[in-house]
Amino acid sequence: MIIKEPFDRLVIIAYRLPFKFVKSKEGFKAIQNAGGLVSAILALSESFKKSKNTLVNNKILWSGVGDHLPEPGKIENEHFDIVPVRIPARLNDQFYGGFSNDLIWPLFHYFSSYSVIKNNYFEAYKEANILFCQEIIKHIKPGDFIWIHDYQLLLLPEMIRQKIPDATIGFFLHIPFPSYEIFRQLPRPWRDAIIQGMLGADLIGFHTHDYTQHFIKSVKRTTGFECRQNVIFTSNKVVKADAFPIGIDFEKFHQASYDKAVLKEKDKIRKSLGEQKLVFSVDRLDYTKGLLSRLLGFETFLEKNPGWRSKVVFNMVVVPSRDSIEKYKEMKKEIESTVGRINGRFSTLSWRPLVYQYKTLSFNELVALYDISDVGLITPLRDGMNLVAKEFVASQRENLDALILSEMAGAAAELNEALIINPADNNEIAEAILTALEMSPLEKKTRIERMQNRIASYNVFTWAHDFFNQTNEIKSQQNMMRVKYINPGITGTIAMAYQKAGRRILFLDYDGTLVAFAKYPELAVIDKTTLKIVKKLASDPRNHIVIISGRGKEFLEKQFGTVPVTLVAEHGYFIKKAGEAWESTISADAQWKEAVMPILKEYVDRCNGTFIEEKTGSLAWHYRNADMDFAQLRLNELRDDLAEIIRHKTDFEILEGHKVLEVKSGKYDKGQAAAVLIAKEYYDFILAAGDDKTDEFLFQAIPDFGYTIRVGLSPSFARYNVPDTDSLLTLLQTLMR
Ligand code: GDG
Repeated sequence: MIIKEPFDRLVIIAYRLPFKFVKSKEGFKAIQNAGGLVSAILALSESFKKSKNTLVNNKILWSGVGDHLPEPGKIENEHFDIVPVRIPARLNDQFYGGFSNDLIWPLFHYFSSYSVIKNNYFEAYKEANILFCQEIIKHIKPGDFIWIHDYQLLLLPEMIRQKIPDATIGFFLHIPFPSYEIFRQLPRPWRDAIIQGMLGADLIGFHTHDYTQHFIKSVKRTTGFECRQNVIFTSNKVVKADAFPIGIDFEKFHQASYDKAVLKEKDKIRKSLGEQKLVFSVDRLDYTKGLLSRLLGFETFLEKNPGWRSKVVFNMVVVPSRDSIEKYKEMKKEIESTVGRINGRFSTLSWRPLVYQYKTLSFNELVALYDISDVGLITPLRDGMNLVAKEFVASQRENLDALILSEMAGAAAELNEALIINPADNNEIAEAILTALEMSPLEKKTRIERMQNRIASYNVFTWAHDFFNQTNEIKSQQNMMRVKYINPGITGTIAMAYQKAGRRILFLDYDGTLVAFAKYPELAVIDKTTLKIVKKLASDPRNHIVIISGRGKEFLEKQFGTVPVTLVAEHGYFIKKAGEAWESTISADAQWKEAVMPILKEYVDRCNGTFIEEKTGSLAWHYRNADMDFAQLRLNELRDDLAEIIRHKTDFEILEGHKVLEVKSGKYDKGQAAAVLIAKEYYDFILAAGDDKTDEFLFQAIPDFGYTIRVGLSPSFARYNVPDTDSLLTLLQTLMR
């Protein structure tokens, strides 16, 4: 993979440091922590060291919780510069044990009934994220790529962004992002804060396309931000969310299988197995891993296939994890009693069906077991990815196995040659075990090789580099947009042109430009400050101010009353000069309304929260208050229905604006109305500001020397963008200074 623009340094921020530090006489001794992320970044660090063309010129900086560690810079480590964050034990209990592991972990794994909501949890979570932020910003340098990991630090991206607005920040979630129906179980302020927090990053990565879509839906529902494909248009920048299925260091596992020490291990296991077949699994102790139902699945297999008894052994290794927590303790007891019960039920003098081990395996033992076993049985009830499945596949060398994999693991999306099962169904597990044991060597080989090819090519390095490259891309997209963003320099140029001009015309759209959107159109009334700005602009005899809107004439008249401005209503259907009456040069009859109104009414019934606005020359179907995804679906259907009528009647057209579909008599738009006004007089300063698709006609009608400004981040014909209505009002005030 080609790295386009190297960053100077990689900064990893995760709850855990990659090592446990044990105080010794010589100082601090580092012992490597187990876990997916550590393995991935260690592999990456090794590759940085080996490769001449490294993407990262400096040592990786890793920041994580380390309460009793010495100051940063004082810990010697060959791979990383370590920055420990001090989180007092009491706070950590609430932040890590509480909010992270009692609430987010179960909820995001769809174990809602296990999740505990306590008010002080969130406060502690916020406080701990602040402690991370305070420590890390002391060490950030320009050119750093900050990569924040996982569910303990969901608020951190935005916190760092507030302190270092230009920082390059990536965020990766290692666990599933659940569907909105689950996510919304969080109290509203917490879910808003989580989404805002994550959106502080430039790029947000998930293991699968499904998790990405769930996240985007939650963004839409909590913020209302526009999302196109995987790009989210927040109020001040674009953010990308995408799937980056984490890989493994394929070669490390693949080669290790033939290491002397591993070959020795395999010999040992082979001898103790004799002719028996081996089913193998290894997981951390966790309710998400489906340990109990796996045991029950194996029991069903033995029950239904007496012929296989005494010919097969299931070695279930459970790695100690979180076992001081009550839920985990209980689960461990239940596993142990189930193992006892099944062994009691089926064992003979010479055969025990289950070998249960509660321990951590050495790397050599792990690889040996991966390869020597005949069936890998990986059946989590939910799992972000599951690296064990990939490591298992990579380690197959001497004895090619069959892999049984849960459809609930993120890995199932890539390893579709595995026997994919529903982990809650004992019968399906039992059947899959039988199929796996009876699978022909040729079929095993074909399946394993296909999976190996895939995970060898999208390995942990490809994963990380893909993430870095995508970050670069979104950064340059942001920069391109920033070029169009009005900055003090551009504001100065426009202000100078304004001051010098003898006669000016300013076109100002209403909704979304002068006034922010409200729940219903009639609630979006102009506030005093904005009205004052418009009045001041209009009071300059050199100015011709035009309020140009899709709104009806009565509404506009009510807002601007006696202010000496020109009002353009219904996209140019009506025009009213200051002190004069409304005029219309459009001679469109609105016969089509009879055919269209019933259709729109049908869509109001079929899509809750939508409503119709009737104007002289148009009918508008507003969907701003509906469920956005559902409304999009209905919108597509509505377009089709209307297209059908358009084939027979050609006297109307469809115009789409911000969360509105408008059907109007054809042949007029804001651009034409503006062109007529511009042609009537000589102007040496023209400015047009608008916020949605209908304003694009206006921008295109403005001569090249004019200044066109789109409010919001969307791509546009306008020369410049401002982030929101407030920024536009500030600009207008600056002109008049
Ligand atoms: C989280 C997400 C996601 C396990 N036992 C031993 C051992 N391990 C190593 C494995 C593997 C890692 O630990 C476990 O990774 P998983 O992906 O299976 O699971 P989680 O720890 O829950 O990780 C998960 C992952 O983050 C990465 O994004 O895939 O969905 O929950 O590397 O090899 N290593 C050794 N002995 C053991 O006994 N040496």
